[in-house]
Amino acid sequence: MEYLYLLNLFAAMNIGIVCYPTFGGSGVLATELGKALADKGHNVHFITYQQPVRLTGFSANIFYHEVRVPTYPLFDFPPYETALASTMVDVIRNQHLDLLHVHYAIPHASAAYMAKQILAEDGMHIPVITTLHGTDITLVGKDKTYAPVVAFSINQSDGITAVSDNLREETFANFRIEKQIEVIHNFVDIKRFSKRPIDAFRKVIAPNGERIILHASNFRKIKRIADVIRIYAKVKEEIPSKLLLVGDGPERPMAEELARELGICDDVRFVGKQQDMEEIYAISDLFLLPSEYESFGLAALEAMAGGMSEQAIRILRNDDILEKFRQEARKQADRFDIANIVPQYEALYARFVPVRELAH
Ligand code: GMT
Repeated sequence: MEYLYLLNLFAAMNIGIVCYPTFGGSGVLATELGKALADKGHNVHFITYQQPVRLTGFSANIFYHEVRVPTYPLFDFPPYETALASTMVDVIRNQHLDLLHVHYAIPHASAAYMAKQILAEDGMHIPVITTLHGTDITLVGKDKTYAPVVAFSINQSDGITAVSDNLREETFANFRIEKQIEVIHNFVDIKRFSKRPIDAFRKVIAPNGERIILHASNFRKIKRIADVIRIYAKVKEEIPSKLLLVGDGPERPMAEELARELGICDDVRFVGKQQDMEEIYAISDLFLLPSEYESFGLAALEAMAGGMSEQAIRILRNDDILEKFRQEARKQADRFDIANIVPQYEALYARFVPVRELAH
């Protein structure tokens, strides 16, 4: 048995990835994982309702299958989960997928369960891996409107992973989970994120050599954007600096209003959703992420790979301290380099895919 597992480890697989295609961390992580798996020779099929934002460029072994959700006057809420499950069935059957990996439990794990049952009727077995990311457990998932379906579909997954030890514990604390949950940490491509700053870009944001403070998120309540603005207002009293805000979401109007109230709006720049985060991390001196909760802040990890840290005034005041924090942040990020984490997913897949069904 052991040697069959080893054979799987060296074989190319046909892998389906389901995720949110937006700027949210779970979608970003899933997309980066898919790209890394494709680079290693696997065929990766993304099943999403639009092209994932980080899925740019062309790769011969990456495929994109759009989930179309037809509308009908009867539907106040078009049944996305049904459309997703049906698309999963179609892709698994026609592209001969070996395994389906869904990111974020709601509604991906339950749609995967439905697809699995439909295929079982035809005698087909598709292993399903569910990766839990954070709010699918700690916030939205535990709401009683969703909780029974979330718990059931997690338990029905063949493999379950969480992106941090803390999230694993939260999952056991909030749901009755009858299976093992494995921790596979979020990762970052250190090489890609260790960029040299582009001077001209830095000058546009901080024309007089001010420090640049960065926050990047989906501007939800849990991210505590008001605290970002207030912390910056305090830093600015002591250190010439600019605040760069990347992303968008429901808290943005409040943040703009607060910046106006505090009289700092000329130094606060909202740049919206951005693709090339590595360029932005490279010109920034400090990353602020005062969230109420983060399962494993991917944005913070990417920032650390870019050589950034957190402890505003003390760090920004002194070039040597800032440099020391940069190096320490980089060292921490090294532990979560893509080269160390992606093989953990491959090893997990290899345990669930029957050897004879692998792609060539
Ligand atoms: O809260 C977000 O930023 C979105 C959410 C998501 O699913 O896109 O993020 C969660 O998953 C990310 C990727 O694993 C983690 O980096 C975030 O920490 C996690 N968010 C929370 O736990 C609040």
